[in-house]
Amino acid sequence: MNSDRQATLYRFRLPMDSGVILRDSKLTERTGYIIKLVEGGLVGYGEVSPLPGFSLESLEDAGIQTQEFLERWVSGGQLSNLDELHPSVAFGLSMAELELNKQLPTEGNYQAAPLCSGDPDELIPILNEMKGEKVAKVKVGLYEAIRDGMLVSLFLESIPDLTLRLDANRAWKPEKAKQFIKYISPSLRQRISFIEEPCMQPEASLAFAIDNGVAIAWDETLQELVKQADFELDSLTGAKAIVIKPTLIGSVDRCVSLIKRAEQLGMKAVISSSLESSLGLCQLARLAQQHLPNEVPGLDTIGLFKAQLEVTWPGSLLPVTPLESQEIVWRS
Ligand code: OSB
Ligand code: MG
Repeated sequence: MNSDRQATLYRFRLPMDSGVILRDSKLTERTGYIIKLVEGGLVGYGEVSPLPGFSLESLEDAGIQTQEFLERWVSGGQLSNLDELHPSVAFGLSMAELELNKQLPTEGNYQAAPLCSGDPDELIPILNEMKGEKVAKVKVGLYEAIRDGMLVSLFLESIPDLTLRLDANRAWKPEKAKQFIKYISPSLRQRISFIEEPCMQPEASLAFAIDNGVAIAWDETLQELVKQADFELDSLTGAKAIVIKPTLIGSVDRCVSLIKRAEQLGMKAVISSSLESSLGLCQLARLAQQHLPNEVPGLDTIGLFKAQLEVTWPGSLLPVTPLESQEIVWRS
């Protein structure tokens, strides 16, 4: 028995900005759980927020599994074999433990690659004001491939020191991907840092990369393959980068070993958000600072919310909802 341990499980609800659409459905509210661990006068938080349409586990299942683990933890159990749990649960529990053990730095990598889906006239001034490495992320594949190609080309031509990360989320058939890239002259293509998952089939994405001299990154493909027991990152070389969304991948240890393996294989790793609240998002920035201090993380998602939770994302003016105002589902 370890009577010094206390745990609380909160369930939070935060309103989203009106225009947030995820895989064809509107997300008006973000719900999830926050874990609070207390031991020896120290506190650690973790967020368990399965993402609808992306996570395979439901919010309810994640909550039940988290609570079971917390019950064991307060009576002295170790948080081991986390990767047998749902990815969102493994991530939240491991993050809470990391913070409790003071193994998460306080400073974070809050640099954001601004996420642009809209109007180039609004975006160009924002990009021009960016300090340091100018890198932005543009969602493609939502509109006509030709329109996307013209837009990306316009950005690259009008801002000579801009680098772009594009994200197609598997939207294109090989012909559409070809139509898109035709609009971007080969000399501009080097400033596309990578395109995430241009095609439905990973093989088609690889062929697209080779045929057109443009780098790609794995996001969905990594999420799918990492679930297999015998997965090795070696099977995913051919892409320049992997996008690691911890809520969809699993424990912090799991994410860190992917980062290390990517480094050995000469691939870039980018820590990205799965629309965690500001609490989880700030922890991701701290994890990024610890393991990838020189890589711009994919964390520019606070603007999709109407409120923050407990902590402020640096620079965000959104109101901050205290954790204490949220429902307590369970406490020891
Ligand atoms: O489209 O990759 C996506 C967040 C949640 C679900 C899906 C996606 C995202 C992001 C996060 O794009 C932001 C980023 O990766 O820069
Ligand atoms: Mg993506």
